[in-house]
Amino acid sequence: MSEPRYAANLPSVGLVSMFRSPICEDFSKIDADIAFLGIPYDGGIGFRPGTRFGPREIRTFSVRYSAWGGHTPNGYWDVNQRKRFLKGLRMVDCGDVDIAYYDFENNRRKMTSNIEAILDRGAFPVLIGGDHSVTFPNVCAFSRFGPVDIVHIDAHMDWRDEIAGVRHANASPLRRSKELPFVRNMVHLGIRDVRTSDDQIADAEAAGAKIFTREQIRELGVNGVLERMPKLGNTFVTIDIDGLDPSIAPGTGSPTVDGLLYHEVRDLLQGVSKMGKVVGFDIVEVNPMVDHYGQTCLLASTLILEFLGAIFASQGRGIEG
Ligand SMILES: [Mn+2]
Repeated sequence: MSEPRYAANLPSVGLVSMFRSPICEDFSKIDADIAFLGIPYDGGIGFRPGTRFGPREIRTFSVRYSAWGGHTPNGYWDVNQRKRFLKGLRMVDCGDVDIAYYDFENNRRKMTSNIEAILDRGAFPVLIGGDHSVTFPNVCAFSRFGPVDIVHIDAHMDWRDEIAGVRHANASPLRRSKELPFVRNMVHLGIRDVRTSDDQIADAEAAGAKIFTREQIRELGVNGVLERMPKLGNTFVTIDIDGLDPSIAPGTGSPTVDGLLYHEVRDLLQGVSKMGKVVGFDIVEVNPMVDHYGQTCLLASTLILEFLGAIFASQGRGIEG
């Protein structure tokens, strides 16, 4: 037998895709359990731009895990749980939404329709932003699963109605999403920024949203939070990387002190996976332009991998041991 083309397969070698998954840019040809889609957009940012480079840099660091998630879908073995996750699950990288400058309406239509095309093929979409404004077009693609509950990890509420007439900046996606008729429960986790306004909290709570501040998560613990969450059915999860502490995730436009730690977010997401049926998720606001040597991109890759493991394990898929 001849030697494989990439026998060593070091992270520094070869072409890049999410976890070195096969590339499938033609949506109609997707034959996989999990499909990655980049959304390289930063038209919704009011402070430090650069999230358009998020998908590419996260891909670059995700190849650290390529031996487990890529061409040889052997999954990964969790040393704490002594179980194997994601075994045999097929992943593809669908490339990126073809963002066209600042034409939000056109970009938004492409984001939603690209995700719908992935769902049409029965694959689980993992959406890699992009600033947080992409979450509204992302959520729109999941109308077929209605009612849909949303779990949101963030330092900020993202419930601004408008800013100088702009209704689709990264400050508004959760409010826009709650306005959709098929969106039911909404849970916010990690809220803390001193810039949080009372009217955003009041509007969200009046609309039935449940809020857990960073401080409440610390006091209640992960299990205490999970016990107090509303019922979750089909669930879309949106992870703003600034929900995590800037000491571990510095590469983001609005770093906010006293954030969630990695294990808190991972454990919350594992709990959410068991409570509801997660139908898709996005991870947004990773900005490689202000990252430290890829630290945030590597963390995002790890979180994507472990969250996927939990989601599929909760459905009895990919789990061994
Ligand atoms: Mn956000």
